[in-house]
Amino acid sequence: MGGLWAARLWQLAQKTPAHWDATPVHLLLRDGNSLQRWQQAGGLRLRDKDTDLCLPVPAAVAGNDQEAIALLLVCTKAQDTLAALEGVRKRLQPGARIVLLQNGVRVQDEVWQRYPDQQVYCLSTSHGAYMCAPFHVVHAGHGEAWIGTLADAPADHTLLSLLPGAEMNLHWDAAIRRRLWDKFAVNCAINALTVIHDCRNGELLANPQAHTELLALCDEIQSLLQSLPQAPEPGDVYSRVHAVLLATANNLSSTLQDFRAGRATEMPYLNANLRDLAHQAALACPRNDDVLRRFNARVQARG
Ligand code: KPL
Repeated sequence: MGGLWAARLWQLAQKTPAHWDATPVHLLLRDGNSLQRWQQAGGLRLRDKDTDLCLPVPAAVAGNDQEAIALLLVCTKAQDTLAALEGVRKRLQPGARIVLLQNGVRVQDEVWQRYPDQQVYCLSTSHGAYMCAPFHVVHAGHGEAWIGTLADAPADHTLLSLLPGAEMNLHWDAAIRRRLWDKFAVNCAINALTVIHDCRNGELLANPQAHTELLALCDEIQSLLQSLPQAPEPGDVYSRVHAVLLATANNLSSTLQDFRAGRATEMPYLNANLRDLAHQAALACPRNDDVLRRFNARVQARG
């Protein structure tokens, strides 16, 4: 996602250079190894349908660059967000805008509390993107994106004018918290089960055993969210999950991709966070506990 937003921001900056003179677009990378891979790749490439473009977006290791930051899009996994922000804290201008693209409903509040001098926004998206090679992004599925604040603030038109609204089909959402909770419910229902059954998203509907488990988990997630004081009314969780599974039937969930690549997964921010929220509210969540137990067993067996 980071590569896609960097590419789209860069393209926007080329069209409206006056806007961007003060704050040129930069890709901030994790470490020297990433920078080396970026150099070997010859920069950022973007493939969209039949076009394949090479975009000279400058890149630097986040901690090494010194330029002040007015607008920061944080595209890390949930578990890497706080460390990534800490690495650039000194560079953030007072009142700098931080846009968070993470899954779950936990890290957004953590950032909100730790960065009181900055303006924190949350962005949720249904665009599909993947890297077909290092720094070669494929904009595979054109979806939508929504941005807003946890305080349900009215639209920030300055921010919207700095983001690639048309290309990313971006809308202001004055109730982004609700959207984050809806996505959280969907990710809690799908992601761990795809690892347990080692399957593409659509197989959770096609495999009878997986589907029975999915139905029971959706039921439990829905009742938990109905009972948690901080969660908005969840609506029909299974219908949303069903629609997402049909739309992404051929995809590997992000958690299964992380699991297969031997990377840390977002489970602490998904089903494990759901369990913690349930326990804090003295609610039992046996289906979710069972999913977590089987998920952890798979991770242990992987080593
Ligand atoms: O967001 C997703 C993810 O993989 O993290 C879903 C909705 C499950 C689509 O794959």
